[in-house]
Amino acid sequence: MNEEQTHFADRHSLLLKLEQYITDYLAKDKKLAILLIKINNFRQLNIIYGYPSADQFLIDFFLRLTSVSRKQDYIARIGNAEFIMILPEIINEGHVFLAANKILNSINAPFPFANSHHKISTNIGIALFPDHAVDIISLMQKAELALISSTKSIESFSIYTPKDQLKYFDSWNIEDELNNAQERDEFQLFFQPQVNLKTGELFGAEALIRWNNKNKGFVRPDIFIPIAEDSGQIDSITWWTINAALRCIKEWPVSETPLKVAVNLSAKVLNNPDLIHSIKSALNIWGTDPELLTLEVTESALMDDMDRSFIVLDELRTFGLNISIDDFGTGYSSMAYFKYIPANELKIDQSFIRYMLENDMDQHIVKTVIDMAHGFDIKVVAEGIENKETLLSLKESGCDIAQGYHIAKPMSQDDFIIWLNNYENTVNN
Ligand code: G
Ligand code: G
Ligand code: MN
Repeated sequence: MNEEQTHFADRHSLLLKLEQYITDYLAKDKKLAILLIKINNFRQLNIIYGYPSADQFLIDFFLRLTSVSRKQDYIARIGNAEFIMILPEIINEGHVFLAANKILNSINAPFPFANSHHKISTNIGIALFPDHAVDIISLMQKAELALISSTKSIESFSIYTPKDQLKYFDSWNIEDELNNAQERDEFQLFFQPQVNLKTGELFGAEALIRWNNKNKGFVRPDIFIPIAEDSGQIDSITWWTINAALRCIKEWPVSETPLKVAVNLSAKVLNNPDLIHSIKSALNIWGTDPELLTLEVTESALMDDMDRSFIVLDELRTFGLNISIDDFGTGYSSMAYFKYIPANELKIDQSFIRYMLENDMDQHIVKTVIDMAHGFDIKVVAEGIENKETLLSLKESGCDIAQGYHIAKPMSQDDFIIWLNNYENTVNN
């Protein structure tokens, strides 16, 4: 979209404006705030609704921002899906807090798209002049750090704190440590069993990486996987995981129907042009039937670059691998794309399973997802099953596979083999 069509101020005008303010405010000892507003999954809107609708959406979005701003506030579009607001004459942090809430409220209601409506998610990073920085470049950096901090938390906006900077630089440390992790043999796979709900027989296991660092001890994957994704180390971690999983299943006790292993794939890895080749050669090296390997891809990872991920997953499906949509229900699923998903399995997110017995709505969603998936010939896994009642209710609803603490927590390879050997089918009684 060009500026002429929409009259959005751009990055250049923004910087000029900010410079004027800063020069003026330095002398007068006044405060201002900059709000960096990022629209999440903008690309997905382009894909689903097309560019003209997405362009119209940007105008609507801009108008909503305008509707809650004061006349002295300044709004510019600085990236594809990023706006900046300058709020001059700010009194204190509380004042900015109110402004951010007002903005979030204004964009909370769904936006019109073609014949439907779509709810938009945004994150806002905020920095204050002169509290956090007195020059433009540092001020923008602080707003970026606050934005990162907000995307990693459950809050929709975040005001810069020095901790954001520390956290960010601390991640460099983790990055260095990650570089050595494979050499030092610090990674390990844990396995969490999956059981066939119809027959009670074992189905397979999800492989979950564990990192026991020599200085920090156990570091959770939720901490180091996002860092590895940013730094590019995720590729080599993924190759390690896939090979370790294929090596481990060779040691599992032989059963009538061989057990499958599911490996989590991050969105970043889907864009690696070597992915298909690397997976095929790993299967080749270990002499493993592709049908025994499942790749779990989150719904939101698929939506990042839908065209590309569908092509890649399609090829892997054709080669015989299983593709599973992880954390299903937490992204923006749309029926428009569901019929094209190259997957044969769907994992309903734990958040729907956890309270389904107490919450009719969750129960209803779970049942609907199961029926819909079956209509497309897709198997359904429920994860996060923590008690017998939930397990039975899922069985009743026609769910195919069960995973959760009620069956077993993730275990080391040695413990998993012992667990397999002692497994008793109790699903049916
Ligand atoms: O149970 P656990 O704490 O292992 O999992 C936390 C998160 O880390 C989950 O979302 C899981 O999908 C992810 N995760 C675990 N192992 C891997 C892995 O090998 N690769 C990737 N990309 N994610 C993983
Ligand atoms: O995002 P993904 O589905 O890959 O994450 C799997 C995560 O869920 C792992 O961290 C695993 O340890 C956790 N998990 C598996 N079963 C249960 C359960 O029954 N309860 C809870 N609270 N977490 C579970
Ligand atoms: Mn998973």
